[in-house]
Amino acid sequence: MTRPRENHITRFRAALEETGPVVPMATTNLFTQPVCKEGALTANDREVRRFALRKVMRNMDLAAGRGARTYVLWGGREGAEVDMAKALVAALDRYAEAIDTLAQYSEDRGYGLRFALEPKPNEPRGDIFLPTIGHAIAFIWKLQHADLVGINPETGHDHMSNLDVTHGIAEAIWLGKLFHIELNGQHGPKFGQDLVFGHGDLLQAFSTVDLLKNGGLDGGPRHFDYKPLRTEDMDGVWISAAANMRTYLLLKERAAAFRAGPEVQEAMEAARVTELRTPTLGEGGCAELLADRSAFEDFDADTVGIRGAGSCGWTS
Ligand SMILES: [Mn+2]
Repeated sequence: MTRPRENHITRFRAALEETGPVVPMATTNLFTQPVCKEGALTANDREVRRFALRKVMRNMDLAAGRGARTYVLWGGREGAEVDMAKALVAALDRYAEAIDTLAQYSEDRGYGLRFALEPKPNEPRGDIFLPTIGHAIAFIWKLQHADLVGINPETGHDHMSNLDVTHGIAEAIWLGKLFHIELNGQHGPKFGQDLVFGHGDLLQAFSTVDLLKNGGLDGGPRHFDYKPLRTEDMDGVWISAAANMRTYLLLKERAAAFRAGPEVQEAMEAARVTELRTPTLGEGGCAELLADRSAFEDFDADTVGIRGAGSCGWTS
């Protein structure tokens, strides 16, 4: 068991030294080994949970040695097909215990890692715990090491839940919890496709890039969690890998041009996009709002209700 692992590590180190990339993140496979089929950090079987924790710790030693700053945890096997076969509340206790143990381990060893939980609704489990960005963020607040734990949204995982991933990313940014990001493509609610970024919902890909570029996360690595189509040969593998980066950079250029365009700025004004940055209450607070007859008594809601929001021209 040890020798193949060390061979892989040796080859990996040599490749890094030869070609120059750094290791910004690491993760642990807690989903392929049959022993994890009923869960890893939340397995009913305590032996399996203890094995899973040790497996992650061993990989954290390796990650820290390569200078990784972020540790991603995708709990693909943490979940259930039969809810009654799982003590659901206890499972969350064990999940929290595991994440706090790993965070404490990082602190004790001086690794300085931050942890990013990656939500996914299903597959391989029938239903996975912490299935959406919202579930994961809410979970984090109860942790003892909440400050060290954030999320790792993946485009396709939110699309599997028929959600707007850009909204999820925005909430993570708002809460200071966007620790990592994985971009890819997905055609709506079905098995996880891991397509090239932009394939599936191009307009959403644009809004994601626009948010990342203009919404408070300028800088930092962008990751693509995609798989080449199974029909491809090695040439196709490399071409499709490059397509992720090319699509991102094209959308980034488009987003910059979009924001700078005078017509777009006019349309933003017309749609009152910038007005949303003005707080709803004035300096007089709630008392002033209550005293303001124009806010309610004299407000002509019927007339204002006829007014268009001016957002339909954006997509043409
Ligand atoms: Mn992923």
